[in-house]
Amino acid sequence: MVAIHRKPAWAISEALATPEDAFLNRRTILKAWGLGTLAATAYAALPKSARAEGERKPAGNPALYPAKRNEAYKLDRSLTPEEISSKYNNFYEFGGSKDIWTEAQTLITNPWDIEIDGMVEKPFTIAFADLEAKIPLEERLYRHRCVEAWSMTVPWTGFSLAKLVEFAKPMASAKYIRFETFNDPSMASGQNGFLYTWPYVEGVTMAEAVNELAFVVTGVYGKPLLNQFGAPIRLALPWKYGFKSVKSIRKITFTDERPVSFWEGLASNEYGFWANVNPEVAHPRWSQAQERVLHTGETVPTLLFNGYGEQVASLYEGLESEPLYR
Ligand SMILES: Nc1nc2c(c(=O)[nH]1)N[C@H]1C(S)=C(S)[C@@H](COP(=O)(O)O)O[C@H]1N2
Ligand SMILES: [Mo]
Repeated sequence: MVAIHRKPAWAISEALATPEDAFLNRRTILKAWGLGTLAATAYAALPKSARAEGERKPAGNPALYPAKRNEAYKLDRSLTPEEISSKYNNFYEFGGSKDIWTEAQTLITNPWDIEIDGMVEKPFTIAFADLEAKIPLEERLYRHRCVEAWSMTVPWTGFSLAKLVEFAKPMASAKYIRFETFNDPSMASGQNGFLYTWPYVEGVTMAEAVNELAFVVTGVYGKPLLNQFGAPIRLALPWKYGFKSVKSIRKITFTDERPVSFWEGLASNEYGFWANVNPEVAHPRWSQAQERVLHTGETVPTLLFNGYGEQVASLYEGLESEPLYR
């Protein structure tokens, strides 16, 4: 967490990069850190075969990458180099620092089944490999804005969430989709403590899910996802703060109840359900007016809906009384 955060060369303002969990007091963090250190040694204790297998056989099929780029998604800035975005991650299952990419190598993504249940015609489980082969892949260049006020620009590969919804055959009564990740402390060092409520959960409305921008991600930089990016399958919801883009999805539930997401459950005064990017609505502890571009160190103005208002603003008409922007 805060204690082991090393300042990267391109960081110009640490004050901007407040970790999402800084609301937890220092004593609690130190206690958890004690447990976290124990957890870190759990990987070393794993049988060598289990570790090697996770590293040797990623779930994604390299033959499907790179996929054809969808030119409809244009950028106003340069791409973040993989060397930078793959070594500066938020993935609390592996700890609260930005350099969890080493810890994340213990994530075993093969085999990986995805359960689809709740308000669907017929609940089912599908192997990630089958899903990846079933829906044609495309590449989209998206901006990503973390609630901590840093941003990056990433070439994701995957398919629209709308296609997955179609495939899942939800009932008309479904109003939300709830996404859930794994809960396995033997494979994820950060899941050993008592600070967090695992698994990580996120949710969107059905209208958001079928918006053209909502993207299911299986690859990045023209290759299957590396573990630290949330292998084998995650979301990219570029008009929302980064924490909505849940990683390593195991279960997709169609429901008529609004899901309570991971950060909302921990601190509902700071993080809500909607979490749409808005430079004018400050986080209780910092401004959201600007963002630090990870690979240039520049500070640039943050845009409403992260610049994607044309695609998504209509989703929120009539909902103005809702806390849409945190
Ligand atoms: N399962 C899970 N998904 C997650 C997170 C996490 O801790 N666990 N962090 C979120 C946050 S805060 C951000 S900013 C993005 C980071 O994605 P990246 O590491 O690919 O940049 O993942 C999101 N998805
Ligand atoms: Mo984030």
